[in-house]
Amino acid sequence: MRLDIVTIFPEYLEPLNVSLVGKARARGDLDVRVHDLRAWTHDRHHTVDDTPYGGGPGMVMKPDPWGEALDAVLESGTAEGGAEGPGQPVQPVLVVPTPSGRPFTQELAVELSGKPWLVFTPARYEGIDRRVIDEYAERLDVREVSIGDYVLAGGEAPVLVMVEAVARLLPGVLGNAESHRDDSFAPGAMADLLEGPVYTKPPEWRGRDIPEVLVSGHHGKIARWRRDQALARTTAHRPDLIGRCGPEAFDKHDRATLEELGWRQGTDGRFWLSGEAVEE
Ligand code: 6GU
Repeated sequence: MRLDIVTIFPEYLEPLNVSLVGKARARGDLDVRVHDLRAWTHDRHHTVDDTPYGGGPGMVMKPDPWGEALDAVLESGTAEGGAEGPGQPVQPVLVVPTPSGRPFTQELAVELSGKPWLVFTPARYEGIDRRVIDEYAERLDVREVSIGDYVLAGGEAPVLVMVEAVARLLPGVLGNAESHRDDSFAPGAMADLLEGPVYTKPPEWRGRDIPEVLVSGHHGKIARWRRDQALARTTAHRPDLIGRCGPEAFDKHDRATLEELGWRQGTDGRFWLSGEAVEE
């Protein structure tokens, strides 16, 4: 997979040299190219922003540097390992980080991990002149995405988040393909529940034991215990995830556990939390 990132803070993307993503790059599984937007300015001050039309606070990123930068990146474009095969022209997906975007979810990470080429455009200030996004949306698959309900000063940290979420899904990057299956938010298996607690050696630490079931050797009991822990954790931290599940998401034992956690089943089969959620 090829990733291009155009930014006024290339050094902000240094973490992409570390850990899982850094190793995938070193192995050649990931081709990451970070570009300085100011390379496509032509004035002495390398100006990338200007005042907003219509007035108001802050500055807006000028369309010209972005247009030249994206044209140059697109022209450089043959992504290795694309569906068309190495050396064939491929169009990237343009990922535009913005707090006004659609939520970045595990589902989108999975979708993007199947693409041969992603181009990210992290912005500073109040964002990029709208015409840039409209222009490239006529030629490319453009995704405006937000990583959560809070406002950051720029899109670079969201790019780090998204690249890590996507890269760990690439074949060979995590090492163990099984590791994805039980991910909190992985579509399927643990059906959108948060993961419960995990333990390792030693069996006693500062007077604290581990749950006995985990050393019982009863794989069925262990799976059931983990499922109950996931239901309790999800009830405490993300009750909305249970509320949106259809009745088919839960077996008989799940329903008993949910009831103990304060959930009641409505006439439509969905669960609602009666009274206070159980505190963790
Ligand atoms: Cl993608 N950008 C900025 N600036 N703030 C955000 C965000 C993105 N997602 C959540 N907050």
